[in-house]
Amino acid sequence: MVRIPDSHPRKKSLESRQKIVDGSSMGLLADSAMIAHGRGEAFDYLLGERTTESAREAIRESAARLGNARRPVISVNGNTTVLAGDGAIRLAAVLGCPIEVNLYYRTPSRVKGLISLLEELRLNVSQEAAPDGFYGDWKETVEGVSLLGESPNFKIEGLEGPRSNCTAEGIGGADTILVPLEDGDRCEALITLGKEVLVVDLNPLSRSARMASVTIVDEVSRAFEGILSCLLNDSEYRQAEWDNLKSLNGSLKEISNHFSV
Ligand code: PTJ
Repeated sequence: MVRIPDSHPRKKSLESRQKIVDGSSMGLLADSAMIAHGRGEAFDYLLGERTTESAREAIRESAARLGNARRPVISVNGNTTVLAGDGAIRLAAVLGCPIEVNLYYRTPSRVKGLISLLEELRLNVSQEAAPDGFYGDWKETVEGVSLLGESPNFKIEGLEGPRSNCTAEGIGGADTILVPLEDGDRCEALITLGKEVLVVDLNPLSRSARMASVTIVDEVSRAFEGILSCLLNDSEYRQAEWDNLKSLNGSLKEISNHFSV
């Protein structure tokens, strides 16, 4: 792997690209994962590779909804696990919720491989210092995060094919789902089932961005860090009436402001 100097202005973006390349050669990702990543990169470039003001608001709102949820779950696919699996573990630890591997292009070997990667990340995260604002036994809390998805026993109603497979302990029984890089049909099916769907998607025009209860238009690892920080250090914020289309329009304005000359 090529070492990218710290002074490189796009170091983080190039490192993420490498994670996708490595995940792909390990057989963890869908064949089209690089296309999806490239689309995300293009939007991130347009957004200025930063968490914008409207994304910050959506992060606060999502954190409040996750904090109030009765049964939250974090749904991860291949790209999310490879790019931000460690962030998902930290969030699940603080929320006391499971992580479920749920794939659009589901194969048993990819699910198994992604769960093994998450197990490895769970071990690493359990050995880190606790994040600022966390009180308790970090190691024990992280070790308690359950990783679901290998043995589906539930189907998402209204969806066809293997992507409807999930677990009753996770997505099936959840009231609130944090789901980055979601597909529009599944987002719609989950909303129809009455669930709160919190999407992370760099494309404010995508169908899932438009279908979700709250959409965070931000890069997934930045979004996870932001939610974690809100959960631990922003307890004053209360869940609000949320106008998601207004927030998405805010993201579009931020893109055009960033590039106006
Ligand atoms: O692992 P699987 O089998 O579940 O497949 C995962 C992919 C992502 C390949 C699959 O869900 C897919 O094809 O997704 P789409 O329809 O290409 O949508 C991906 C969306 O995520 C696009 O709108 C991208 O802009 C956005 N995106 C890509 N990378 C990131 C991102 N959003 C946030 N952070 C990213 N790093």
